[in-house]
Amino acid sequence: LGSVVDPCSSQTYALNDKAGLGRVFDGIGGLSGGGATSRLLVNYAEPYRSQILDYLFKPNFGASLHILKVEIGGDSQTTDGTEPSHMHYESDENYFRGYEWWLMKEAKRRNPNVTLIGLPWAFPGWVGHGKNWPYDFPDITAAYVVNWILGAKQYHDLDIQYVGIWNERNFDSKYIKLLRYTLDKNGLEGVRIIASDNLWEPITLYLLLDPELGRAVDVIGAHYPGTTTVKEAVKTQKKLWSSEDYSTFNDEVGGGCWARILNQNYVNGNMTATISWNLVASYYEDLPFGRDGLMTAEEPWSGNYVVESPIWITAHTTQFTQPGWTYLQTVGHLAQGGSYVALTDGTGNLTVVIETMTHDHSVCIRPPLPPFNVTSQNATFQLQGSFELQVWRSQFNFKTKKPSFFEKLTPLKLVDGSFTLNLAEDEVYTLTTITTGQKGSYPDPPPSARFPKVYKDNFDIRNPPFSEAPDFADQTGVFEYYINLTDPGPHVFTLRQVLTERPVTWAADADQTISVIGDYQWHDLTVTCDVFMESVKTGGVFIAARVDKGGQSIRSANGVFFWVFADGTYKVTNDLAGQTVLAEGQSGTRAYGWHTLSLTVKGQYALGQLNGYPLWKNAVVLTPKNGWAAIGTRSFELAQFDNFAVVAG
Ligand code: 147
Repeated sequence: LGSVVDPCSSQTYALNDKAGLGRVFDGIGGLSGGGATSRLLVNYAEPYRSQILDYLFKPNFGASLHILKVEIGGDSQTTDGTEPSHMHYESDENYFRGYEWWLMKEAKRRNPNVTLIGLPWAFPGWVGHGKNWPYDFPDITAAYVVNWILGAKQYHDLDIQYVGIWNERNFDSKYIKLLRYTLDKNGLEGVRIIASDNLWEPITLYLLLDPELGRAVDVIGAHYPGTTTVKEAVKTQKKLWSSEDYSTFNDEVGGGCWARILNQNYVNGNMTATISWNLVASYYEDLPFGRDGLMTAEEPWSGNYVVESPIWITAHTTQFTQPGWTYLQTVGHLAQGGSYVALTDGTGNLTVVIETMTHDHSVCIRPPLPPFNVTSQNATFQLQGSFELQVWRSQFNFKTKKPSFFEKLTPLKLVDGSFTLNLAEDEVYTLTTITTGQKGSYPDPPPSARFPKVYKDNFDIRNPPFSEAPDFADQTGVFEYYINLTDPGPHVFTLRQVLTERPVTWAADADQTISVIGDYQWHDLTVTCDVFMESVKTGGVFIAARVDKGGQSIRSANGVFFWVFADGTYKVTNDLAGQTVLAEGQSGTRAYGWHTLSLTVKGQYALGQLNGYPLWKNAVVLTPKNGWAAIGTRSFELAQFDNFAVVAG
């Protein structure tokens, strides 16, 4: 394997179970949600959608993930959009909203052993009884979360194995104990609790001081731990997981980040599971954290997707281990930098994963990475017995920019139990007795394309496969297909904003609701939509163009917003908050009647029509220069939309 190595940089590493074994491995996973990160995936046509799912979940094919963690939708903005709750209102229960149920079923169909985890980021407003806080009525919150787990089983035959508390927000000991009690009371003794999906502390301290809490919690889940843990966490004797990690742009440095942390989260931090935020980058790239997924699938309109390097880096571990395998104690750092882990199934199988990622080629989004050196080296691994080991290699080749990922090399026959690898920088090796590994592939998907310039949706679908209309990305509020049983004709099938109160939020949701769609580069365009307000006097709805922000920044979104109100007036504003008014006047618009709005933006001017007649013109729009199209409401109020159309220049 012939590059030149300084003979001094040669070192021998033992691989054995003489001192006993290490911790039990719990798997590698991906996180859908937190929030709306799989939004565009569901709208891919076949066969591309199934191909993407195969790259993620199919055993012996691609990432072959062991774990799928999903957001328990809370109707609220949770990074790249909102995800619908199974209980919008106190008396409401519906286990067919959104796409997480579908995703879990698709994962399980491919890998019946996939571990499923649910975690709330936010809660519907009624859970907090009007306060932005979920712990004042812990029995309500626990029942709400347990309902989601019961619904998963009852309606989808999904067994949720782990549930969390409140993503990266406060935990409450009383609530955690009550959650344990409520799970048990509902026959869910097998569902284990992860806490607290934040930092190692203060949850670790609470677990050590409160034995009852200690009995309720099974896993300490830390986020972005930078591969390390704290002494006290080890002292709890709990499983330690990196329950959210990665969140790095999925180019090759992202792949390098993932390679380094997958090994070193165990070597340095005793963590036995690592979960990537996010599973698949299936949200508009101009939303926050664009392309921070294991692969990219952000163009359902073209069918294009990209299998990025993190998929193959994942495969180095996932295809040759399973949850329930055990780490050997002989894991560690390599003399010239890099690391190795070894795992066994306890019945004679062995998998060794080695990475030599250099600092600059393995930086993650967070935390900061202290300097370290990695240079080429010979590494001799010594094990007892005679094995044939399969060899899989990835070379990032940053210099030549010709990487090679997950390549099967000639198997190694061990005679005296030792083998030497000539390791270059930025490589990943797997040596394994498992012979089922495969680099899966499909023919190239269609080429990348922009969102279509002419786009229409009349929402006329009786049994939609999903509750949300294709490619609308809700940023505050929830927009669902709706059937008006009493409508005389043209508006039986509509899209309806269904939230009537502000949720218990995770991020700063706007005070208005808004769903964006289209191409962020759109500048000159006409947006048309029929609108129907359901709040007498106080109602308000808008259509918009050039919407320049989404995600956690949605409150400060600018654009061109054309509003009509149920009090008979209209407004044109430069912002979602409605502070910068470009035009206003009388419109005669009322609740409980349909109106057709049309907004045209061209260069620095905008004009609006109502029911086909000009209402205002020559509004001056200096910024933003481009952005998405959107629909929305003035407040958390019911309103409907129909015959949405865009014609972009
Ligand atoms: C995490 C969230 O849990 C995810 O939903 C997603 O927003 C992800 C994006 O990177 O980030 O939240 C964090 C936000 C900030 C930090 C850590 C996690 N931070 O600054 O350390």
